[in-house]
Amino acid sequence: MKTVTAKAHINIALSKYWGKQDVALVYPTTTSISFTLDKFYTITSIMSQAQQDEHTIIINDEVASPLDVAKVSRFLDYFSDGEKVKVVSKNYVPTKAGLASSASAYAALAVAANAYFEKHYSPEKLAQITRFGSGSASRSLFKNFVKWEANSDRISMIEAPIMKVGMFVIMIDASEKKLASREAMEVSKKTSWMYDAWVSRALKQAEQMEAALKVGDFHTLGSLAQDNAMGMHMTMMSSHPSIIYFQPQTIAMLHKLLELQAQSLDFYFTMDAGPNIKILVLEKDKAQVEAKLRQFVSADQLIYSSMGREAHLID
Ligand code: 2P0
Repeated sequence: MKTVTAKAHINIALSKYWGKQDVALVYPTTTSISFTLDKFYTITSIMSQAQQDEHTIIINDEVASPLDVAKVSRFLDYFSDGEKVKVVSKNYVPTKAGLASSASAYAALAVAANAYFEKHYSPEKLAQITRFGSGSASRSLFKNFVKWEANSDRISMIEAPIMKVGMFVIMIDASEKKLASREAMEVSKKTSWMYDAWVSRALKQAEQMEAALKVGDFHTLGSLAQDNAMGMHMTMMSSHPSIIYFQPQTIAMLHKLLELQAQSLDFYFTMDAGPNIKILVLEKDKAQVEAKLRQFVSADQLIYSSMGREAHLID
């Protein structure tokens, strides 16, 4: 039996993708910049099967819902010439992490499908296909810092000296979000009075972030990332209806983080389409930042991850 297995990590954006310039083409309004997290990943195998009526999809040890089967099957159509395969996928995130796994899931599926169906696509070409599964997944195909350029399908690694960063995730709520990113970003784009202002600011910020990466300027990178994420959340809050992913504990933690930042700036924060907070640090400052965070975050709410690899095949 032919089997191919791939592993891919989730990625966290410092410049966010929040809205599509072209929905059908999945071209983003902003340039997003991200890196993968070593601790959180998906492992996906594709294997041959006798049954040729439809693909068999197993996610986290259970047969996938008809909706997920349809989504994954549509994605496999980019690779398969008609062969129906068995896909077994498992997300490895600390229990109830509440972190989106669609990025690592589609990146792992793309790398596995590329090998199984012997397409030999380059990572750049594969990323272009991956974005149709989930836009953010395309960024998990590369290591180091990755850029997806606005209004395009150009996704690639940023050429810059390596800045060794890591991320603390402060877990505030692990339950599934009520509104998926795909819908929420469209509501923001269509109804927020400040959406265009955020996009033009974000476009400049992505350029400034890339420049900061090239000279190893952590503080510029981090403060831009924090501003970018808060701006994204403001476009959500100013939407109709208002989209609010913050929870009371999120606000309480943000106050504490701002107090710490007023004393010294050795971390910056970012947030995605959920209530959890992510703290960007230089790897060398991990212990000192952890000590500060532990003043108000319990040990089981705090998870640290180093930068991860690009999506890749495993034995
Ligand atoms: C990001 N997010 O840049 C932003 C920040 C969420 C908040 O990319 O519609 O699930 O499948 O392309 O990839 C989430 O978007 O959306 C996302 P689709 P996806 O990481």
